Amino acid sequence: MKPVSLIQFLIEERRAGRINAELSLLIEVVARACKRIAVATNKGALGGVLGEAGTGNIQGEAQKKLDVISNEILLEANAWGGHLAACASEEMEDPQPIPDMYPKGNHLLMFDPLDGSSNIDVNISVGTIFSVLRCPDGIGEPKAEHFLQPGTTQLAAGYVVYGPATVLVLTFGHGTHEFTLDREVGSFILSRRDIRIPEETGEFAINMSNQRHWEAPMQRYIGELLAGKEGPRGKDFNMRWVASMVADVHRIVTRGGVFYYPLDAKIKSQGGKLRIMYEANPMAFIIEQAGGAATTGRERILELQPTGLHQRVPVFLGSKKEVEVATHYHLEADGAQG
Ligand code: FDP
Repeated sequence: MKPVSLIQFLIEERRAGRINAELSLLIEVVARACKRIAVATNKGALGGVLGEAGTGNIQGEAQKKLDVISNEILLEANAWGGHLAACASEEMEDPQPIPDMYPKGNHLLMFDPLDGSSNIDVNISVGTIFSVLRCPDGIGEPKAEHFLQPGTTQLAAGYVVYGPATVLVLTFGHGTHEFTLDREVGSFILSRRDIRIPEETGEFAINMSNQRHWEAPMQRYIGELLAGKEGPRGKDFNMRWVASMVADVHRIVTRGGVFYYPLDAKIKSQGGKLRIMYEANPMAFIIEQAGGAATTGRERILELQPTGLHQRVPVFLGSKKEVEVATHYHLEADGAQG
């Protein structure tokens, strides 16, 4: 079969009436920016891009040089195209307006420019995550409040994983599709159309070092997975934890599995670890469109009403039946308490 490039795919989606020209351009621009981020990450130490930037982001986390560079690449690429009303990023407290000299569009773009930054310096996969919303009508200068729309309203979401291969996974709400970067040609080529995540799995991803801080239903659930064949689940489970959400999610999108970042006593006051607007929502959209499930352990992530641009939530996502078991344990425990 003839390879289908991302551009061809976007033209087909436009012809099918699933996206408009502005959204198509937006995705092209984001994909082009991610190719530049891939080049920067691939250079490693030779590009002088490893290590700390000496600054902190809005969440008080130390910024790596590549965090800052990736953020600038995405902002710059998206400023002038006329497809955006504003951008928001993990690295900036407030949304970034489009400079007055450029035309404005109707879309809002949010991104985590380089997710999994603790892995940059040790040459383990990192990634970019993005989410696209429509700018509410009549809003010329979008503020944070205009971004605070539930995940169900996302027009598009995607991530790029910078691993042995650079891979883009994308959804417009009509299935989840994967594109692999052909480095020689410089194009993303469709490598899997309509991905389906198996409903059942024997593989889970979680940071086990937080175990003692988890809530009781999480302790029970993971305890049962660890008990394996001899335990109540009657089968052995395997564990993986890359500590780059993009890489862990990409494994699930490829062969199934579940990813958990639950609430724990250490992070309870901040509501969770992962950010709803540019981590949980886009990943939940991608996972659901591939037949998986995504909850906070209690509610469907995509139905949450966000209250802050950098709000954090617990994240349970992946193979549907397994996410349902973990969610059921939490709801059951809440019911027993209430
Ligand atoms: P990081 O802080 O390195 O950017 O976005 C948060 C995140 O990485 C996820 O990519 C990753 O899944 C998780 O945090 C790793 O958390 P731990 O440090 O608890 O392992």
